[in-house]
Amino acid sequence: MRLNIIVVIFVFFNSSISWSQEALLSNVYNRNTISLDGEWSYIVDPYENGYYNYRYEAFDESENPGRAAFFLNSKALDASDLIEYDFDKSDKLNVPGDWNTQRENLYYYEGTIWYKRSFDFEKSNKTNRVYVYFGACNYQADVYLNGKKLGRHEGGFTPFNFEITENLKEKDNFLIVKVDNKRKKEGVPTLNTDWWNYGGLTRSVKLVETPENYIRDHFIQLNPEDSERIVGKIQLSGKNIDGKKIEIKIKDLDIDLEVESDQNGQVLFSVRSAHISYWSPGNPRLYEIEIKTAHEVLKDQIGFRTIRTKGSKILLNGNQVFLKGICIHEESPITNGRANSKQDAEKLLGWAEELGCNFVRLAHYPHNEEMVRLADRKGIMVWAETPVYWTIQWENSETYKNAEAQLSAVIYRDRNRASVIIWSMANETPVSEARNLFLTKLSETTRKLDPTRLISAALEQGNYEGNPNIRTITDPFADQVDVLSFNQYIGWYDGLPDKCKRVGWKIAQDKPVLISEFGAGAKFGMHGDKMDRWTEEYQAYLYEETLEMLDGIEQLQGISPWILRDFRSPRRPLPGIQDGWNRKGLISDKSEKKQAFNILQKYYETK
Ligand code: GCB
Repeated sequence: MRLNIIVVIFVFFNSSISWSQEALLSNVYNRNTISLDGEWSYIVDPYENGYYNYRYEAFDESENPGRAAFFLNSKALDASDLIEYDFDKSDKLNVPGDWNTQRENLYYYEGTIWYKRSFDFEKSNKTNRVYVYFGACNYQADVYLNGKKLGRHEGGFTPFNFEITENLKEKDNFLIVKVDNKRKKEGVPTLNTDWWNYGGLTRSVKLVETPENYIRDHFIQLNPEDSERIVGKIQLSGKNIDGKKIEIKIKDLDIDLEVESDQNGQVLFSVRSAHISYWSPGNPRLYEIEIKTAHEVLKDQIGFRTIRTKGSKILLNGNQVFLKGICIHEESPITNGRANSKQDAEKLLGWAEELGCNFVRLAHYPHNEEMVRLADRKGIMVWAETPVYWTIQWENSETYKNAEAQLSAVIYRDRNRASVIIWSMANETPVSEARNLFLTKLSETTRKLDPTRLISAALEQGNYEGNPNIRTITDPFADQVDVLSFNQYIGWYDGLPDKCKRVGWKIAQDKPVLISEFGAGAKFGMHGDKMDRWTEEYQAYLYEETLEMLDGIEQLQGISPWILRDFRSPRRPLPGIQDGWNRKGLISDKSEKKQAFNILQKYYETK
């Protein structure tokens, strides 16, 4: 059945995004790409000698940088020539991957490392455009191709790309990236976190080849107001992008429609289908979507579902759902460094499934795309967040821009994923006027970019009218979230596990409550009394007591305990027990399950 469709303007698609760097390509996952992963030469440069001259002036801001700048990939021309670096004689690191776990002497390194890789590239069509796409790089990247600066990106967990059509050669291109993971007070995150500051090109690097006029973005999903209607936005990029015919096909729904782009190269469409099989944990149905122009076909695999709240309930496709969750850091059970592969995602989400989870909190920054793609296929709902964590600089407008750019990038990357149901604005941030304003602006931007998902933030709880035995939420940002989430550590940072029995909850907001964290440290294999810290018994006891206490919260609609697996943190030095690991995992750093794993698993069986 071919339908011709009238272009309809939907209020919720009427938003534009301003980016801090070049416009992002979405759905690179399904595009025509060439991988630049593998071995890259590297130079460790703690004094940034390859970037600044001896007067501390940046080479790339100078008209005449000389030959000392590392991004020029200079070579000694003869035996008398002075060049004090040579990528081709340097050691190599694997990309994707953090540098800390690849070299013992880089374990604690925080600073600049230069990466270089050469490649040849022949376009399949002369008029095609080419981009270099980075899945993520922690924390700041300055990117150069053939000696020319492409740009800078800040933020360690979001994708970015640069167009390289103009200075790409068929032979002997050299791509150089200055990666700097020094922590900064004004950064997002700021100086202080409870996770490892893994540096490097931590996710894949790709060349993306597109036609001259191409599909830059699409956002396709169920209309939240009418679940028999699929709505979408498609954005073309290039010259002459108005009045272009675009075909949208969803074969399994018998949808095949032709639309025409407007003067901005945009299409908004709406199409009815009465027999959609809705995405849910029990039915992770994804449909193959095909978007076709005269120049290309772009596919995606998209699930259709609605998510909303009503009073204190969370409704998935109109049915109440309890979020059986677990928090996860992006660390690989295979390499013990930053996770980035499909196999890492299989392992991590496989454990979540074994626990009985239908939900994961991907803490505390955007995880790699394999995780959300797999969550889509497995039917696991996702909480996504950015590193607006603890004490970032609320009054600094640059910090705000950075936070907004990171959040926008992850929304842009993942808004076609049915699994993602919650965008979180922040974690454990201290209430102040500047912070409230900061988070309010972030949530307004989020609702503009994607008004169809729920907004939350991991808040903090406090005493009710000064009574430590009654707990409540007084944070004014609670008024703005759809799901009222908070972290609480009664029994670990706040008394011992038996304290849970003495604490009651008085939550005034008529909103679903999600406990975004609770937990206790335990060293796998350490046994003793249930009141002895660091034993598996203590952790299991804390889970028992906490779960019983939380069941007393009337509006409770979900939990995501802290955390699936032990993770590295420089804040955790206790010898013989922590040794640089946060031990609140239900699974150890060697992937052994602790007793509390079973306690949570049993609890989820009853939910
Ligand atoms: C928290 C933080 C999390 C920490 C955790 C802990 O509240 O949100 O990042 O790792 O506590 O273990 O203390």
